[in-house]
Amino acid sequence: MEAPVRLARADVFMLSLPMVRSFRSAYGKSASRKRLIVLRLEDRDGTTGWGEAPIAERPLYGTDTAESTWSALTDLLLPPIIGPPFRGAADVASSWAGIIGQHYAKNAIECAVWAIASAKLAVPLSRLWGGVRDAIPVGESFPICDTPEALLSEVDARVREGFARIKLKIAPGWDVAPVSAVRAAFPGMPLSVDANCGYSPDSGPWRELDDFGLVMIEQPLAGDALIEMSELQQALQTPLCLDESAASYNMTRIALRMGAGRIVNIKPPRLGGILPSIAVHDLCAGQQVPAWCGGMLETGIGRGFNLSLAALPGFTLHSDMSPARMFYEQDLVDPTFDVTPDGCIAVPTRPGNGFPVVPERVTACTIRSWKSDGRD
Ligand code: OSB
Ligand code: MG
Repeated sequence: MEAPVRLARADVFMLSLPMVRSFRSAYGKSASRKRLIVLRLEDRDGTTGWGEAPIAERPLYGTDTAESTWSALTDLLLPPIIGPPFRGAADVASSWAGIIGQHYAKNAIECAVWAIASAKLAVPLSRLWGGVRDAIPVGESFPICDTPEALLSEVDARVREGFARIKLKIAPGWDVAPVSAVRAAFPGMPLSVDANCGYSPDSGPWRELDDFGLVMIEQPLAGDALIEMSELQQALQTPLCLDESAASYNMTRIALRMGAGRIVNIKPPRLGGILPSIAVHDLCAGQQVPAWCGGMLETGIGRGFNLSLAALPGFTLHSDMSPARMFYEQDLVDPTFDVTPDGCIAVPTRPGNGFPVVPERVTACTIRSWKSDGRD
């Protein structure tokens, strides 16, 4: 189901969003303010849609950065799509078929176009995409802490709020001790770890980790170390999960074909859009590979899309969907969302952006903005 769109205007905002805490992973410690890009598209009929690029300042997780994404949006991808008529989001995406990469930028635009289509059709995003769930089981991703005790008290607080799966960020020096402390304190709880490419094949505590009954070990080795990932997977009982390795639809196919992992973390910004994400979802569902929706500390703008996508039937494991209050002093949407005592977050039923964007909050933390030429 798609609605024709004809864009009259685009506004792009580079934001610096104050964080309530920094986020530490194998990539190091994040700054106290988060750089990210949001954009607003306006159709000729006045309908608007917002998209988000939860992009980092430095190319650690992927090659895209805030600056490269800014340039891709404002120089390359947005100018040609302001003015011409499109049959829908797929048609817009086909306009950049020859341009490789720029996944965060492409996803932000595709999402905003979907929000416009959803508003025009008065049908919520999850229904447009084939969603079957009205609530998403969610887990929390716990950054590296100073001590296992500090981690335990955080996990305890989150579990009391309802989060039903624990994911611990690990890195050399922060692995067996925190995992074993959390495992002992929450014996029945689904527990997984995310190494963010932090190990080499011979440096990881694989035997010890394999004995904790983890749901998965997410991305233990470098994203392109598919041969080593596949060898490691063969040596372990615990499924490996592809995150950084699932860099595109085709890379995900290759990685699965090679046995480099048995679970896939689906993230629209990393895959370059909702359509490639649905294609990866279908690929996984067709091979009985469990999938879940990952996150990159999105605000409520990006989370609205992730929650709508996670309603598809192949998202069978808990998604990373901590509410924005965990990271940001203020979300960009109001009302925002939260976890219910049964460990779920409701799928947005509102047509258009899942949660209403507050433009004043966007402008309040804008450090640079751009608008398309043309009608104003
Ligand atoms: O590896 O899943 C990851 C955040 C930024 C970049 C990569 C990752 C993450 C997270 C955060 O783990 C999870 C979330 O958004 O809730
Ligand atoms: Mg990850």
